[in-house]
Amino acid sequence: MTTHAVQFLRPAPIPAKSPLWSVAEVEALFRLPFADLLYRAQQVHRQHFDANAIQLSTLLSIKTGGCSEDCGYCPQAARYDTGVENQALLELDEVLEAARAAKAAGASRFCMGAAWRGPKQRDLEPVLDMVRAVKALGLEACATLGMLKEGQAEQLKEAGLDYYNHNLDTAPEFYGDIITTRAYQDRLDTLDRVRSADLHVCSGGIVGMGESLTQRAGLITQLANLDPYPESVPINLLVQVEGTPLANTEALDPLDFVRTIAVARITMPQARVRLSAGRQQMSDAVQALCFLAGANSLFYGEQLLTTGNPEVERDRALLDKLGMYPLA
Ligand code: SAM
Ligand code: DTB
Ligand code: SF4
Repeated sequence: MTTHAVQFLRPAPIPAKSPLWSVAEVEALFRLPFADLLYRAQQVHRQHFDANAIQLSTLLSIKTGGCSEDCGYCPQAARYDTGVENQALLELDEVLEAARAAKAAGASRFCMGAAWRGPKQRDLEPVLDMVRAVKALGLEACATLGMLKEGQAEQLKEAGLDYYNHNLDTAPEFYGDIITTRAYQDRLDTLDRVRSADLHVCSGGIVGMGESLTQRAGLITQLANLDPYPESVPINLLVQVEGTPLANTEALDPLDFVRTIAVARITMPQARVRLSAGRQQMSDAVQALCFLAGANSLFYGEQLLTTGNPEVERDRALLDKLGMYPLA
């Protein structure tokens, strides 16, 4: 797999005020004939990006399981019996070892995830050391720690964090069916804090949770109307985990997943749209369609947080087959 240093590593500043999207407009995009939708997405994609370059992020769960929240998709919620073993916050050297391995395998960004409702101050301090250490390796650093309180985003920024991931997860109208322990507005407030601290925003959602097409459009509308929209937009396909309330949800048609990527690309032209969770069972052909639809980022490495992801060799072979190369 060849690595090319290309000019798109840093996100271009996103225009502060872009026109708002209505749910009806976004839904109309979802309903376009498939070929027309992909053609529009390709046009937008090629205006802003090298269409053959892909950004690779590697995830590490730095604190696993035992979470107080009730997110219906999540294997780490204490209240569901999913077989996930709880693991206290990792030591700095364990995180560094994983980050070094991620860099050696070709990732450009290292994302640390914690199963917290949000970090307490005593939790945040060791994470700040992790951020400093990851940055010292020359990697971009991302963290996803839950809701942030006043001042915490600034501390992360000060430590050198590049991105904070906090997903809206779904449309406001469907949200209450999935999570009751925190409100949609709490999520928006955390994203405001991240933005105000001058961190790059990584925010996306999950599809395949039984939402309607209008609700899928509602999620993308919310993300696209953030002002400015996120620099990084992970689109996750629900990983169904036995023991969670969403296990056994009717599977989403893969082409509807591809449509979601295309609509994210059209409505957020300069964002890195990440083909995120749910790739393990996805064929190469569906993933190739996602790239055609404008996905230009992947979670890379054999593990997401607690569930599997394609083997590194499979991903390298796929990218090679498609003539795609990772950002340095
Ligand atoms: N606890 C923090 C929080 O909820 O913000 C950070 C970690 S949490 C696991 C990060 C994101 O992972 C969630 O917002 C959700 O979008 C995604 N996620 C969790 N479980 C998933 C699953 N089974 N399938 C797809 N995405 C999932
Ligand atoms: C995101 O949008 N997806 C990632 C990351 N951000 C933190 C997490 C996916 C988790 C999938 C289930 C698991 O492995 O536990
Ligand atoms: Fe906890 Fe995050 Fe999982 Fe929700 S998604 S249960 S907050 S770890």
